[in-house]
Amino acid sequence: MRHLLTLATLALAPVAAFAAEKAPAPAEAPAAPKRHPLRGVITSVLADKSAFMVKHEEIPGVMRAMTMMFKVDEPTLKIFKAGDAITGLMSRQPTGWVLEEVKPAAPAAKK
Ligand SMILES: [Cu+2]
Repeated sequence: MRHLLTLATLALAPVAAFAAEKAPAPAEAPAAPKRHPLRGVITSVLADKSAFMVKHEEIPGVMRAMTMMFKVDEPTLKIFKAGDAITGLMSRQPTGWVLEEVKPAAPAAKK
């Protein structure tokens, strides 16, 4: 997620500095971000950020396969550990990428 955040910051920072008082509403609707099914493996648990680093498979039309950070809720954070294969629903929230309905998954077959 850092890559995306960096791009957004670079693109918006100069404008935001001058337009802070009259900033238009964000284009994306904050109410109901679209959720996409995801499958991947937790590579590390970032307890201080309430997040997982997840190496996820390609999400067709949305994202290529990569390793990135997802915010998760507290119960989820405590259940899973690095190395766990998971499925979940990812969405882009104002705070960043979020993973919900995280469940254990069988590891992808390596053949
Ligand atoms: Cu990604």
